[in-house]
Amino acid sequence: MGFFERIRQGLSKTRHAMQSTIGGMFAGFHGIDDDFYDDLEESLILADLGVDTAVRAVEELRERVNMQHLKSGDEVREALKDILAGMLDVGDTALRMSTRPSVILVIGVNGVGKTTTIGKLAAQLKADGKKVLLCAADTFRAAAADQLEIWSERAGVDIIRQHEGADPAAVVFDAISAARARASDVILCDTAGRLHNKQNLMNELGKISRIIDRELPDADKEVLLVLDGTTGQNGLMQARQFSEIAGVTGMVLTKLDGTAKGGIVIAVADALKIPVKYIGVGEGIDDLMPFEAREFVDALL
Ligand SMILES: Nc1nc2c(ncn2[C@@H]2O[C@H](COP(=O)(O)OP(=O)(O)OP(=O)(O)O)[C@@H](O)[C@H]2O)c(=O)[nH]1
Ligand SMILES: [Mg+2]
Repeated sequence: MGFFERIRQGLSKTRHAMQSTIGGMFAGFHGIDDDFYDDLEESLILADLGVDTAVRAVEELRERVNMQHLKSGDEVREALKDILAGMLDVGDTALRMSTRPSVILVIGVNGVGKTTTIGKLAAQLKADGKKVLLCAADTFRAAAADQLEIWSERAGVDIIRQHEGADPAAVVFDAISAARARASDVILCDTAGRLHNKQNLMNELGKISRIIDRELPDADKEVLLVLDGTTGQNGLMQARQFSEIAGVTGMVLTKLDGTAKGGIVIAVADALKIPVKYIGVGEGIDDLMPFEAREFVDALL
């Protein structure tokens, strides 16, 4: 199944929600007037675009409609798609990992899907011929490394772990040594989502980053922020906080197979100017899709 079909299927709930609002507007299209723009803005906000992004999308649409003398519902819908796709186009969506090893640090609050995303990503990278090493730097919970280990078995890749309560930066240090010895292409690093407080989390992520920079100064590094798509505007707040703490280079939106409204993907990309690199559309090992803005917007509208 291609991206479009998978995404349509994965996003079916999200899509129905969007269709009943935005899709419905175009179905009952009576021409463009102020009411149309007001209703559209409201629909976009309801679809989780957030007020700022929704207002700007509608402003841009107004300009285009006037400049290009758009009249039919189809023309206006296409223009809207263009605008939304443009808002998603804020940087390279491919992972940078040309060095051996490269490092992908996966961060985000608890329960958003970090460990699951790492498992899925490990399987994909392995299928692409990469030698993958998982690093269990979530030592906060006893079960965290066990969960990652199950994913390492599923994906058929190696894992480096230590005991519960170990210093996460020390686990990262071990993983880097192991990656060098084994000539691994990429280290996927799991981290804790919940610590005692924000300061602890900040300190821990900072320490991990310093170890990586010190040991692998020239390596390609990605910091992937995982956000649960169903948390709506709350996810946007998390994204803001994490991007302040940790130099985020890309985002992964998970749980888009559930009740998530797709607009959150556009809201985070637009608000933070950080590209969405993957979306999660299920709990299975194949349920991670590289993100493609245009197809995503097509699937939603
Ligand atoms: N439906 C659905 N469920 C998902 C997706 N990604 C993750 N999950 C589920 O979300 C739950 C939490 O996932 P984890 O990977 O453990 O999340 P985490 O961020 O590592 O959580 P902590 O380690 O506790 O911080 C699990 O039940 C996953 O199966 C997704 O794309 N779709
Ligand atoms: Mg986890």
